[in-house]
Amino acid sequence: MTSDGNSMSKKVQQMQAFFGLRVTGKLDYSTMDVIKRPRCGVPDIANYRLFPGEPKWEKNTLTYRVTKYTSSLSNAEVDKAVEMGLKVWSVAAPLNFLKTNTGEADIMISFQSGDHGDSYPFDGPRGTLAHAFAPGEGLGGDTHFDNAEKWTMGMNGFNLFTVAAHEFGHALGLAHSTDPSSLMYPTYKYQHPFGFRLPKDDVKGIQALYGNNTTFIWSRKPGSNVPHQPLPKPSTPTNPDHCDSRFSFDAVTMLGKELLFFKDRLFWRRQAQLTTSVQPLAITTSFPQLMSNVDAAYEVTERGVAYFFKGPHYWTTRGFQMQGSPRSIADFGFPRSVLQIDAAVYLRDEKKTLFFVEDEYYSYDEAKRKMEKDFPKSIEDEFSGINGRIDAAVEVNGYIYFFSGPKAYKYDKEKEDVVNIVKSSSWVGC
Ligand code: 01S
Ligand code: CA
Ligand code: ZN
Ligand code: ZN
Repeated sequence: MTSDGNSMSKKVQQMQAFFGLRVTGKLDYSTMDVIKRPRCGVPDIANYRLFPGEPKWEKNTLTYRVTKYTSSLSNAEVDKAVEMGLKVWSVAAPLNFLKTNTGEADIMISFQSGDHGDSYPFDGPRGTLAHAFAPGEGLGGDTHFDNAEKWTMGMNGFNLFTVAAHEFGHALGLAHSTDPSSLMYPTYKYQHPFGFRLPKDDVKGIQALYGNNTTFIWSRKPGSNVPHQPLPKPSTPTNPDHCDSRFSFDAVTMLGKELLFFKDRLFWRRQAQLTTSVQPLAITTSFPQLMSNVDAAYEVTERGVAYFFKGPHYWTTRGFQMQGSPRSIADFGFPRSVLQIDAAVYLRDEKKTLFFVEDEYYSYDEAKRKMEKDFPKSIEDEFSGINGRIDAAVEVNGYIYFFSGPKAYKYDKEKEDVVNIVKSSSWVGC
């Protein structure tokens, strides 16, 4: 350290370190450049700032871990505020966040007091509330909260969601904005966590780094008071662009040693272990009876029998060989209100098939050929990390892959959590 107790110089040093500048303690040009307001009369100009060198994450799925909690709040409250603080950014840009409880995460989160080993000691109540490091290895992305603050979930003291959302902006590559209405404005202003919408300036900032998000189009929220109404699916005469980042599937199943992906009038078949690009085929070339818009499909591997669902009917095949005529899904023991299934997956070890209907799922015992008691259950409650509706699901190598809109979630049954998220379209070679 070069300086004495000069508090101005100390402040400048602190700022320089955060902005990735050379730490001199002097207000030089590059430091001024970071703080100065754009001198521009044009309204609607972006006020967000990136860090010098524009550091950003070179991947879309980031891990985070809370390593030290605070006595001000319960661990569950901290987890909730952190989750919501990250969500602010993942709805605005193609970013996913996965929580881990062990090892090194991209974003290591902790509550710290005073000196805590990174040469930016906290200053006790008020003043600096928190800090975060710009994207990068090691300390990069790490986010520290001053444990001396009164952290709350409400409007008193400092609202953790508000500060966390701001800090995660830094952790993702945004410096402070000069727009007073932005989240990345340097001063604390309480933000209501529920229904929070990221201000325009911050949206521009995060999208300048990571591009824009199109996922919102797919978040079909289940109608709360409309019981199990089938959604009319438009039948498109044109081929879907399966490499479009918004691409989603209708149904996915294993069939023998192959994986089959259905979308509108098309399907793709590929070896489960290979990831070469594959060409789509018209569904009618292999399954003329199914035509298009398959809702769900699954195969009971040991029986060599597969089931395809469309509205209130299902078809049975052995491999590509259609067996008999369509039957009613009531055969499985669904309540009469269920007129359509979103997704189905056969779990090989359990010998159970899970059927997903809106925000709930049913479990069917394939050995007893009976629907299990105590279902439906909430998807969100039972499958941590999966929310909203599921388009398709399949089990491969013991993992369940949930397809929801443009995202495919790899779910680990043992860990009871999502362990990876990729673009759905990457499964058909995009
Ligand atoms: N952290 O992101 C900050 O902006 C620090 C000051 C840096 C120089 C370390 C801070 O704690 N600022 C206060 C704050 O309220 C004023 N930050 C969070 C916020 O929500 N704006
Ligand atoms: Ca403080
Ligand atoms: Zn720190
Ligand atoms: Zn800040």
